[in-house]
Amino acid sequence: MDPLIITVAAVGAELSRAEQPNLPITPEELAADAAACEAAGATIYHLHVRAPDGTPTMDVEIYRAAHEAIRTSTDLIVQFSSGGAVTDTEEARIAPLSLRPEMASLTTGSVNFGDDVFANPYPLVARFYERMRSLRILPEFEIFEPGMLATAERVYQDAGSDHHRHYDFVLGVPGAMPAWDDALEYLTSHLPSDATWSATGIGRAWEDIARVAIAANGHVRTGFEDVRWLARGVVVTSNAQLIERVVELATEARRTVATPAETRSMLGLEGVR
Ligand code: KMH
Ligand code: ZN
Repeated sequence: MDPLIITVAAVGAELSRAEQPNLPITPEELAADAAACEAAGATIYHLHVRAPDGTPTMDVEIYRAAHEAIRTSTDLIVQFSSGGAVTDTEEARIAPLSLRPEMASLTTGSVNFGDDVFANPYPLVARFYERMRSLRILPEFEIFEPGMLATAERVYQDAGSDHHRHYDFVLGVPGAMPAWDDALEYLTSHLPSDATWSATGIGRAWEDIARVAIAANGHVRTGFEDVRWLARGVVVTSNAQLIERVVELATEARRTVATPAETRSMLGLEGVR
């Protein structure tokens, strides 16, 4: 088994401070949260940012401050969201990539997202992908539906790429692919043989999905973006609390937890920045 890569999706674009009082927002809060997650065992920080009043934003200067704060206080791989919120424009979503994070998320298709639509038509996907690659940013293909795997492959082949392919399966968003027991087995059977993948269970499915991913030599993403309650009525208190639980699951399954250096090696990020 490979060392387990743990990604923390620490902020998201949907949750409010009223719903999650410990949501990190300012650069100082993000730096402290990232350091706690790193100490707990995470190596990738999936980053959305907020305006000072807590509103989700794709503002480049806010991303810059957050990115610098996290990089100053940790050795984490910072992965910008290129998905933003469902209300963000294409121009807003692509703008922060100019800051050249090591990674960025890339959803390779459109999908229902609660009562909304998370719109990712092919020209947008191809444009975001080309922008990432021209800046040597590794995309994480974020897969909410099986068809997105085919589109990820299309954009990769169309560009004649040969970089390492890393995927994250997001299961359980209302309107998208549910966290069915056999979902990961099906999805991973359609991956290139040398790919790596992580899984994200939204809401109450998160721990079962993490367990299945760990047993199958996959990797795990969790955090406030994905999980609000540990159990009925018990609100998650910190991102690090979720990371600690993933580490417990890994230990039970006899998987070691990846260091930042091991993560960079597995994802082909060494020497890129
Ligand atoms: N907030 C969702 C609409 C991503 O970060 O790339 C999109 C999302 C995916 O969270
Ligand atoms: Zn996200």
